[in-house]
Amino acid sequence: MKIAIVCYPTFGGSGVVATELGIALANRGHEIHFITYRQPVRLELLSNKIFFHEVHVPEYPLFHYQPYELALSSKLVDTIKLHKIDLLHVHYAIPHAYAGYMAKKMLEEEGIFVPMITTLHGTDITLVGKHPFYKPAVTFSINQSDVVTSVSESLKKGTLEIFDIKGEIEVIPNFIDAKKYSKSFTDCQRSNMATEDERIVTHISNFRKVKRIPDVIKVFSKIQIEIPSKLIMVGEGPEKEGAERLCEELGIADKVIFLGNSNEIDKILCFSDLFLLPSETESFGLAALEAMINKVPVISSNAGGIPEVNKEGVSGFLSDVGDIEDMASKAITILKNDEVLERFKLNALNEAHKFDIQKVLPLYEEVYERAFKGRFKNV
Ligand code: GMT
Repeated sequence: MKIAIVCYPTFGGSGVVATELGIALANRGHEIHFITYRQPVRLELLSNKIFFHEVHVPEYPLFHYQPYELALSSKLVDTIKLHKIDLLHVHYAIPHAYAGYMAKKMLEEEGIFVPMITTLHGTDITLVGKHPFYKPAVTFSINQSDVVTSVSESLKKGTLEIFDIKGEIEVIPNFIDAKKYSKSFTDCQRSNMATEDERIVTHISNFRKVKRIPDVIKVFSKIQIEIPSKLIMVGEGPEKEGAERLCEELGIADKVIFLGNSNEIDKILCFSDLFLLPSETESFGLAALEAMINKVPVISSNAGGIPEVNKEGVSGFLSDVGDIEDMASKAITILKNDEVLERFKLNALNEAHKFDIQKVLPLYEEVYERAFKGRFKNV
C-alpha cells in the first residue's frame, strides 16, 4: 500500500510512534510518505520505500497567524495525487485530522477517494482538544475520519466522555521494536555519569507541566538520602529552569545531571536503574515503555493509561498523582537490593515485550485494509 503519514516531527511521543510505525511498514514492503514541517527526529534513513515531503508555510505580514492547516491540506492533495497514495494516516487530531478532512474533500471533487485514519495520542484530547475554542472542530474531524484509533483504553474512555463521538474508537496500543534491543550496548559509558556504588535514576520528557517535574526532583531528593544515586534529566521544556532551581534549593544540584534533548535515549536507558514518570496524566506513557524494553523498572503515577503499561509490583510500582512519599519509598524498595532490582529489571523487559511491534503492526495493517476496501463509504 502507499500510505501518507502526517505527524509532528518533534521529540514528542506521537511523532516517535508515527515515525517508527512508518519505518516498520516500509520494512514490510509498504511505500510510506511522511508529510510534516520538518524531517521527523527519528527518521534518519530515507529509502526507496520512505519519502519525506516538507510542508512550507510562506510568511506573509498580513497574517497574524500563518495558516499551517491550509498549507498542509494543499500539500496532502498534491502528494496524494502525484504519488497515487492509497490511504492517509494522521497522528494527533489537531490540526492534522482537520487538514486531512479538507484534503479528502478537495480530492473527492476530482474523483479521488482516500480514506483517513486518525490516531488519537492524548494531549490532542485531554489537554488541547477539549478546550472550548477547539472542541467543535476536533469533534467534527474525529467524526469525519474513516477509522479512529486510540493508543490506550483509558484514552478511548476519556475521548468518549469529552466528545460526542458517533462511530467506533479502536484501541491499538503504542509499541516498541523489541528486535532493536536484543543486542545490549557495550559502550554504555556509565562511569561518565555515576560512581560504581551509585544507582542511576532517569527521567525523560518534554518538561511540560503535565509531567510534574518538581515531583521527579522531590522523589529523587528522598531516594538519595537512603541510597547513593544520581538523577539524569533528559529533555527540554518550560519546566526545566524551575527544576534546576529546585535542585539548588534542595542542595542536590551536584547529583542531578540535565542532559537536554538527546538522540541517544537508548544509551542513557542502558545504564539507568530506575525510571520516574509521575505525570498528572498520560494517555499511554511511551517513555515508560522505552525504559522497560531497556530493562529499566518504572515508578510512575497511576494516571490515565499508565497502568496499561507499567504493572504494579511487576515492572515497577504506581502511586497516586503527587504522592511523593509513596513513590520514593517504592523506589527505595527496588533500588536497595541487587536481587530485587534484577528481578524488576527482567520483569520490565518481559512486560515490554507484550508491546512488540510484531504484535501491533498487523493491527494497523488490518485497519488499513478495511478502510481501503470501504473507501467509498463516506462519500
Ligand atoms: O507527553 C507529551 O506531552 C507528548 C505527547 C505527544 O503528543 O507526543 O504524548 C502523548 O502521546 C504519546 C504517544 O502516543 C503517549 O505515550 C503520551 O502518554 C501522550 N502524552 C499525554 O497524554 C500527556
